[in-house]
Amino acid sequence: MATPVKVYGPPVSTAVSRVLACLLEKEVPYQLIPVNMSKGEHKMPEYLKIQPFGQVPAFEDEDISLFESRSICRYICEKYAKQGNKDLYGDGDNPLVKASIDQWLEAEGQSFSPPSSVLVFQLAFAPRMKLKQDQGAIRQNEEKLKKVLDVYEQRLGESQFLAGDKFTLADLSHLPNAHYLVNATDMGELFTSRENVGRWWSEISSRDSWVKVVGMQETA
Ligand SMILES: N[C@@H](CCC(=O)N[C@@H](CS)C(=O)NCC(=O)O)C(=O)O
Repeated sequence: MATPVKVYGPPVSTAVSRVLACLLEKEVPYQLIPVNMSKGEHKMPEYLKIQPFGQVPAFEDEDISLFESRSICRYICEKYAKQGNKDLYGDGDNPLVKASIDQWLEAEGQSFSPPSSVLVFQLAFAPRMKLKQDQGAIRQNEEKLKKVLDVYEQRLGESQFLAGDKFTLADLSHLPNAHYLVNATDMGELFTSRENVGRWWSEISSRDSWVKVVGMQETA
């Protein structure tokens, strides 16, 4: 049997949970290695050898190591192309399908993630960490996110999922931040009040892979 791949970091981290959802979709056996961030283990020299920015996740597959959750997900889809959800990153025969997935994956990383990460941190994590919230940043990023979701609303009126009629890595990559916004902040309406975005959210968030990741977050 193949050696399980290793994922370093806690499932409550949005970037770690992105990788876990991908592994579950692709049915790739993995080992989750705890990193105690409150003790600063992610800044220790040993850990910096596999994640030089001192962040989670880090990832190992046999003798290779990777960081950056979206790159890790792309690697998992390419390496394990023939197993699990084969539509997650295109079928290899049609470059346009993959280009469309990449396009919306970039939209997630470049347009959706910046404002949603600020809102997740300010509204879900800062109170738990007893940090003062920055109301200016909250207002500014709420406006930015609304504009992004207006584009999504239009797109999702044309197709069932972002890159077409199949659930792909592009949709999956939105799950971590959207999950916290909908379930742990008062920003859920940004999703549910938009008809197509609301339909898309309920569809992608109820996938078995994501339900399992949420279970891991809740028991962590
Ligand atoms: N772009 C990176 C972001 C990684 C990231 O920001 N990880 C956070 C947790 S979600 C972290 O390690 N924060 C601790 C720190 O930056 O010191 C990815 O997608 O992997």
